[in-house]
Amino acid sequence: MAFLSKKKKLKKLQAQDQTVDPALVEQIHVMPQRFYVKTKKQRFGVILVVVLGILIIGGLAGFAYYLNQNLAPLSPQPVSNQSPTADTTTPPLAPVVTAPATSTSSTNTSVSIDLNQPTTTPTTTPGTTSPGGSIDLDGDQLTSVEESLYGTNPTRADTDGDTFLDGPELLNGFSPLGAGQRIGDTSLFTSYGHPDYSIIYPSAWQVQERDAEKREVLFVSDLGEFVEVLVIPNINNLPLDEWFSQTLPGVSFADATLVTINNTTGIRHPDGLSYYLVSPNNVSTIYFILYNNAGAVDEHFLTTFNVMVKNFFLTP
Ligand SMILES: [Ca+2]
Ligand SMILES: [Ca+2]
Repeated sequence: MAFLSKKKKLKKLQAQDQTVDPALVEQIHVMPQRFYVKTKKQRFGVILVVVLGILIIGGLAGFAYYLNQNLAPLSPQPVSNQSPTADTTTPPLAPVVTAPATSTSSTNTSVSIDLNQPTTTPTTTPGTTSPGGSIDLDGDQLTSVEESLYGTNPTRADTDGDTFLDGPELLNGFSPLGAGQRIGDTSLFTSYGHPDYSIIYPSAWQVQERDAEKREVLFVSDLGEFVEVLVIPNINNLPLDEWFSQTLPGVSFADATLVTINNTTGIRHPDGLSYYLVSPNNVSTIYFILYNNAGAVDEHFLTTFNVMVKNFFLTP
C-alpha cells in the first residue's frame, strides 16, 4: 500500500508541475527483477534450452548404453581339445543309411564262413578289378596296393608257387610268401590285444585307441583307409536282429547276412563293409567291425579287411 501511495503521490506532484524528489523517483522505478514479466520470446528460449538439454542428456545416455553393450568383454571360448597335429584324415565313424526298414529275421539265411579250407579258385580273373574296385592285375584278390603292402608279386597270382593264390592264402591264414607258412609265423600281421577280443592287422598300419576304455580302436593304413572295432553296449540285451533293426532302421535286415566267425555269431551289413558280432552266450555287448575307405573312390584293402574279420576272436 505504501508503494501505491508513493506512486499516487508522484502523479499528484507531476500534475501539480512540482519538482520531483529524485530519491522518490529512484525509489519508485527500481523494481525487483523477479517482478518483471517474461515475454513470449523469452519463454520460448527457456523451453528450447530445456528441450535441448533433455535431448543431449538422452543422447549421451544412449551412447553410453551402446558402448556398454558393444564393448562388454566376450565370453571365454572353449578351447579345442584337438591338437594342431590331430589326425584330420579320419572320416565319420559310421555310415549313414536312409532307406526305410522292411526287415524280418525270418527271411534271413544263415551263412557260416569257412576259415580253414584254402581255395585255389580265384573270384576274379586276371586284369580285372578286385571286388572293391581297385586294380587287381593278376586276379588273386589282392589289389596292387595290398600286393605292395605284403610284398607279393602284383602280376603273379601265386607268388610262392604253392598252387594257392595270394589273396585266398591270406584269407585262410597262410602266407603268400612261403608254402605252408602260417601268417602268425611271419611279420606280415601284428596281433592287437583288447580285454574283450583280439584281432590282427597289417604290421605297417598304425593303431589308434580313441578312448581310455578302448571302446573305439582304429587300424589305419598309410592311405588313411582304416578298419575300426567298436565295443557297443546292448543295454536291453536285445536279440541281435532286433538290435540291428532298431539301430539301423534304414537297412533291411533281410538283405544282411548271418555269419559265424570263430567264437562269435553276427550279421554282415548288406554293403559287406561292416560286421556286428556277439558272443552266442551273451548279447550284452555288440562288436562292430567296420571298414572305412576314407572317401576314396575304391576300396584298396577289402581283402585285408576280411582277413582281419576272420581273425577276430572274443576273449574266452
Ligand atoms: Ca593282385
Ligand atoms: Ca601261393
